[in-house]
Amino acid sequence: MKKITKATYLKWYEDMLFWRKFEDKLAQVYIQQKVRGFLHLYNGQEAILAGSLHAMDLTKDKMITAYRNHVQPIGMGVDPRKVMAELYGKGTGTSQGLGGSMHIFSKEHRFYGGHGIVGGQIPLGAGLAFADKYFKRDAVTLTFLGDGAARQGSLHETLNMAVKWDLPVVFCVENNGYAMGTSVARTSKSTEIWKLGNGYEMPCGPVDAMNPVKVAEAMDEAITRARKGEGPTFLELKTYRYRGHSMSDAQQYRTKEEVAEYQKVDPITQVLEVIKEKKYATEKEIKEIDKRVKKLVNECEKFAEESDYPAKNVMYDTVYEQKDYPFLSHKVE
Ligand SMILES: Cc1ncc(C[n+]2csc(CCOP(=O)(O)OP(=O)(O)O)c2C)c(N)n1
Ligand SMILES: [Mg+2]
Repeated sequence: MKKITKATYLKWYEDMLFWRKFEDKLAQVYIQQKVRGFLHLYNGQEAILAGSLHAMDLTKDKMITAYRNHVQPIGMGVDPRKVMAELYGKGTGTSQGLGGSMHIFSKEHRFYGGHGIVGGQIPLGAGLAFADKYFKRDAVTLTFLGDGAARQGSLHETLNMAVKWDLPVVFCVENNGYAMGTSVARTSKSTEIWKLGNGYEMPCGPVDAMNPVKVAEAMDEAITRARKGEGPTFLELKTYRYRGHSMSDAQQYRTKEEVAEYQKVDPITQVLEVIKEKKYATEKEIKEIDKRVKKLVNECEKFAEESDYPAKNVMYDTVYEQKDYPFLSHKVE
């Protein structure tokens, strides 16, 4: 694995803080009704992305996930201003404002969405890996899913085929304890989701996903295995989300104390503690990072605010059209 150095810790701190503050800003503008529709935030789960990116080869590896998907493309290299603009529904967004919160996508940066159907992205992730194997391209696909998707049929059908064909894919379950308001324990006898891999004789295991070091180590092992042609791995990343499922969640299924318990092992705080302990940065340098993060978040907001909505016709230019379809009399010319 690439060594975890002072530079790694400083990057992790700045990146994770930016992702956290970017999402905090989204929550704020959502309440002001500048961003509409559903909004699912990633606060608390950042170590998963930080650790994964460290283990990936960002010149060729791919990523696909569900709808909690705003910061992953930023980590993969997409301009955060474009992500913010997409959430505002503006024409300068990653999909010209037509996708919105659940559908961030960037082929250029190998981020394949952004999927609203629980478990819908799982077979697609294996499909991306199948294509890479078929065309003999050296790339690994990280396929993320929530604990709620672990009981979907699509996961089980995909695991079976992926392991049978030794596909270069890593299945990463982000177990944040809840699927909307339903805890893992309410839906399944076994709460150790990683054990599902055993049923397919797929290498599998649990990961302390509040710590980016642990995530990077587990991902590196899985990615190396996939790259060598030895097939998929099934990881359960044990994490927690601080905010509700979406912005309209009253969170009656959990206590404030439970949230506070996980905040004690917050990934950003953990990384900052190492930085301070190992004297990787002075107080002044840390403040400078904080300032840079705040400035970039404000730049994203300004860019989104000042961008225009897409022209009305864009809507019709980006959908499938059958010239002789008899039922669409309202087409805009
Ligand atoms: C097939 C399908 N069934 C139900 C829903 C409604 N739904 C949206 S999110 C969600 C919970 C998913 O939870 P989880 O997979 O744990 O992801 P998390 O939100 O915790 O990241 C459900 C049931 C859906 N989008 N798709
Ligand atoms: Mg969940």
